[in-house]
Amino acid sequence: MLKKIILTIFLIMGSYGLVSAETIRLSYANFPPASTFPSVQMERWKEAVEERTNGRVMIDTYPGGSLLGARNMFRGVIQGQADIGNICMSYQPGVFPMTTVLELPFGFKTSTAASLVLWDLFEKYQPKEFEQVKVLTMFGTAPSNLMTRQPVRNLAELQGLEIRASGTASQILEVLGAVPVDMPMSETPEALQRGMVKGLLSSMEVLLDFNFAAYTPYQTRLDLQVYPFAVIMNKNKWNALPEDVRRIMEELGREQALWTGEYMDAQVEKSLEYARNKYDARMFELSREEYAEINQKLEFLVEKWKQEAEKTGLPAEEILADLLRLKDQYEAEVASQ
Ligand code: DTR
Repeated sequence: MLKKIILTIFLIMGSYGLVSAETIRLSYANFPPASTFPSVQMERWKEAVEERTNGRVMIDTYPGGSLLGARNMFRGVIQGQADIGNICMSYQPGVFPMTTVLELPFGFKTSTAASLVLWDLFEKYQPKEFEQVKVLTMFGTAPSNLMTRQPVRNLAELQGLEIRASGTASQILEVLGAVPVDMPMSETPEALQRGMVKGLLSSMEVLLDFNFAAYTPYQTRLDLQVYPFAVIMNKNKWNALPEDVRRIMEELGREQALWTGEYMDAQVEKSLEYARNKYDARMFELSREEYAEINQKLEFLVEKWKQEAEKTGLPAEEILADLLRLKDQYEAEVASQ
């Protein structure tokens, strides 16, 4: 109780700039709006760090692209425009050859499993793609599904439809006969409102968090790839942190991945219910033959990823084997809860 009171006083003093010179203030930039899961997890991380450091570290959060946007986040954190930032690796094809393995259509069911797999792979392989920054946590979305203005009940109805996606998801759409329109999530509300795209391929919590259910009341179950995210910190800022603060942040790495995965899975459920109740949303399933056809059409992506990963010196086979093993393990754990 006393600890809570002291912390509250610290937090109040902190927000008025009254805390002693020893207080460390860090800026944390995020590209999507405050209501969306990347920004919700940011607030949770901020609270955890402020609490566990007894207010010695204060985090100023900037959601909605108010400090850095999706396209300049990685560079911006490396250059120190923000101390911390949240990136989606799919938005910069080719830059993250290892962690974009999550974008392969392996049929993840949950964000919880995807997040833990991503974190474990990152910890084990410490890929070069992140050597310019300190990685604080990682997470993956729930699997991607189609959300459209008009019903897509079969693959024939997808042909020629402009659908927004990013990264490997765009290649997937192309193979399935849609017309992919590549852009970060933060630019999608306008594209949908203006009718520039007829739908999107993403995890479905966006039906609620962006109120996309108002534009895309039809969903088609595909359970395709997962979008990988990382929370990164400027290296000089990281190196300048006191040892005990660094330890607190490092201990939060896996915990935050798990928290975010669980939050997102619950949010997808809530979002589907919202879309059904408020917009009479309908979810379609394809025929068994069409699911088999999709799987077969997308097989080449694994080979393609493997070749590109090997070119950069990554042990691709080993990474894939670890991914599949961990996915089964974590999905089983989630299912048994
Ligand atoms: N599906 C990815 C990432 C993503 C999913 N939900 C959100 C919400 C806010 C920002 C990004 C995302 C995408 O489609 O970009």
